[in-house]
Amino acid sequence: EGVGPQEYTLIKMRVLEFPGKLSELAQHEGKVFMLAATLRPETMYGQTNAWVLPDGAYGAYQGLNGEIYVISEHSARNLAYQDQSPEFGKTAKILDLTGHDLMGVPLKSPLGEKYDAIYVLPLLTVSLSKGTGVVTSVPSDSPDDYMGLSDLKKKAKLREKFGIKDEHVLPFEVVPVLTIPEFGDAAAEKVCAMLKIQSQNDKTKLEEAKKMTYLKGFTEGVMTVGKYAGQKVQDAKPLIKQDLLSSGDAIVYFE
Ligand code: A2H
Repeated sequence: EGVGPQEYTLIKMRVLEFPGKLSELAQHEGKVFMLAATLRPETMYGQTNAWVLPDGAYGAYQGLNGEIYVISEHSARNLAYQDQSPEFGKTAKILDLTGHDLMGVPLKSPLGEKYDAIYVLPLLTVSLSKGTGVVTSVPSDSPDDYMGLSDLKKKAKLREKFGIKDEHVLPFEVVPVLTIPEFGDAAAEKVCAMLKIQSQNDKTKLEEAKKMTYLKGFTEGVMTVGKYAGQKVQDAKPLIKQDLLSSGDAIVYFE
C-alpha cells in the first residue's frame, strides 16, 4: 500500500454479447461496460483480452447516464463516493455475477483497432481488493499478461477447465505499442523469454521481469502506434488518458 490514494484510469470495455447469466442485462445492450483499472492507459492499443478472477464476486451496477458497470463490489462502493452512481454514496446493484459468468464474454475496447472483439479470460492472480477486479491484458508490455495469455494458449486443459473456446485465445497475438531501446517493441515477451519464465506461477522471475520492463517502458519508451506515435511514453500517456476521458471512454478512479 502506498502513502496516498492511488489513481487509476478505468477503461470502459463495451459488452458485445450477453451469454448465460448476463442475458439479464441484454435489454441494456450498448450501455453495459466492464471497467478495467489500469495505470498505463497508453498501452490500450495492445490489448488482447481482459482478465477476471474466476471465483471472484462481481456485480452489474447502475452507473451514470443509464450505463451499467460490471465490477467488484469494493470498487462499486468507491465509485458511488466518486460521483459515478445515480445516488451519491449508494450503490445500485442490478445483478450478482461471478468471474465464471464472465468467461468468454466478448468486449470492444477503446483504441483496440487490431481486433473487433476481445474476450474475458481467467487469471488467478487478479486481486479483488485492488482496482475493479477487472484487468486489461497487454502482453506486449506486461509480463503477467504475457504469461497469462501464453499459458492459456499452450494448455488446452486450462482452457477447458474454464470453458474458454480456442477462438477466444489462439488468434490473439502480441500487438506492439511502444519501443524501449534495450528490449525492442514487445518488452514483456522479450524479457519473459530472456528469463526463461515457464508460466504465470513463476512468481520470483515474474517479479524480476516486471522490474526490468515497467520503469524502462515508462521512462525510456517511445510510442510506435496511434495518434502519438513517435512521442515519448511519458509525454503521450497524459494525452491519451485525457483523450479517453474526453471521449467518454474512461473514468478517473481513486482508492
Ligand atoms: B496495468 P498497482 Cl501494460 N489484480 O495495466 C491484479 N492486477 C491488477 C488489478 C487487480 N485487481 N487491477 C489492475 N491490475 C494491474 C496495463 C499495464 C499495467 C501494463 C504495464 C504495467 C502495469 C495492462 N495490464 O502495471 O498494484 C494493471 O496492469 C504496473 C504495476 O495498483 C494495472 O496497470 O500498482 C496495475 O496492475 C496496477 O497495479
